[in-house]
Amino acid sequence: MNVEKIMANLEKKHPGEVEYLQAVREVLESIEEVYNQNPQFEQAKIIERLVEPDRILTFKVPWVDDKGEVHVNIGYRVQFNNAIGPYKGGLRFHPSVNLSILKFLGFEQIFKNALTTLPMGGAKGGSDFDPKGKSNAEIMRFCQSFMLELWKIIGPETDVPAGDIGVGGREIGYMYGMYKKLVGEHNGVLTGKGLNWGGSLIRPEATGYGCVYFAQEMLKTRGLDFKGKTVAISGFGNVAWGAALKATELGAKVVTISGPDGYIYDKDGISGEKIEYMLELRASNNDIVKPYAYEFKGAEFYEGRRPWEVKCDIALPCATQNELDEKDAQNLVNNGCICISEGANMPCTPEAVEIFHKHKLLFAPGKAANAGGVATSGLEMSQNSMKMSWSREEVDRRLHEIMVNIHKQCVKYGTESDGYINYVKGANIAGFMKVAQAMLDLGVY
Ligand code: NDP
Ligand code: 2IT
Repeated sequence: MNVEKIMANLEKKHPGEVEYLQAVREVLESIEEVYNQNPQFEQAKIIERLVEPDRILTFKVPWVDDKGEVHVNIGYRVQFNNAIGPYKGGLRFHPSVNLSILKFLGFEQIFKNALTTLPMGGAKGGSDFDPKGKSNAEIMRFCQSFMLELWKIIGPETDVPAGDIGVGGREIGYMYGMYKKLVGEHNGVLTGKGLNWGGSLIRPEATGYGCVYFAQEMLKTRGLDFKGKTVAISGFGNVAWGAALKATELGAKVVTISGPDGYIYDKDGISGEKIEYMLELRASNNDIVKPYAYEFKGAEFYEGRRPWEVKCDIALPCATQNELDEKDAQNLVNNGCICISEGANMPCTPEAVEIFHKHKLLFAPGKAANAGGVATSGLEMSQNSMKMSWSREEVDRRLHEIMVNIHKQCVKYGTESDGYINYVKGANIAGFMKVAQAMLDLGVY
């Protein structure tokens, strides 16, 4: 494999798809060596077949707002690869959504899902719809219109969507309601469902919990743990919330959360009712974290800035892609940060990751560290198939076991000659080997 040649070809075919090209390059650079050691991969053109999605559905989503005005958004589903199981991956509703972002997310999802050890292929979808400032009724009408197209290509054994940015329990409910009506079956096709209608305990917390469990495993390799550590978190959504809960439970002090408007620094720690307040902020659909500083004395709001300038031992970026750059990484290093675990998908730029590696920090890429969300979606699918539901303890135990196992796979494939664990390399190789082997077994089709 010649990475530069493949990338040049992809850049020509998909000009301007920056995020997608960024995600592909990272994987190719990591797997180049094992790929070249296994000539059967090249013979079967595994890479050429893996970097292009199986299919992409785009559709228009017309909807009517509360004043009677008609709007049209674009809807997408990128079904990337189903070699090891039905397509699986979230839906994102955010004005920044475009094909490049969904292709990067779908591509990452292939390897992430493979790492979970559960039988799930990779997909992603969403819309450029902006939930900010919309009423409940508007959200419902949008979700229903979105599903009027999406239902045609999904199914419990075909493609199982879930949430992502802008899509939580409420949106999953509205979409599932419409799906159920169209198909006439209560078959569990979406995950992240409500507990009363097929959802799994722990799914809301799972991504954040998993991200902290993974960091815990990384810290163990250096004889460390969360107790007494200072943690900086970005975002204030579903993943940030779960990460704050678990980090606090393990004895750490979470000092930041952030939104597109800036970040909150709370020197007393964001715990207890303050973590629950994050849910209120998020549910307000207002896109801001500033009100936290009015609500809790002693907290400070830093407008237009990112949390990576504060002193912390552990950083958990849980907002969005490319939100932590070279300068932020250098700040973290200078301030003595030892561990970075990506709750979001690809939040650290390639330059930032290079700095973490240069300084031999513990760094976990999203496809390993945030796999707990989709893993628990997989557990939701298992429970739906069995028509049973497991206890909190049971789901949490399985989630924890999966995260420990992902860590082991990264150590196996990512340990370098000096003993440093390159988790990027480890996660990419482990995920790739599983999918590539399945593709070889299944033949060219
Ligand atoms: P939510 O919609 O619940 O929250 C996303 C949060 O990030 C919001 O608070 C959002 O604010 C904020 N945000 C967006 N852009 C920025 C920015 N530039 N700076 C700071 N904050 C920002 O989404 P999730 O918590 O579900 O998703 C967060 C990340 O985790 C995404 O990368 C997602 O792909 C990833 N992820 C999610 C999983 C899940 O199960 N939900 C599983 C694995 C990964 P706003 O929306 O107002 O802009
Ligand atoms: O990025 C992700 O892994 C998710 N948004 C969760 C996907 C899922 O199917 O649960």
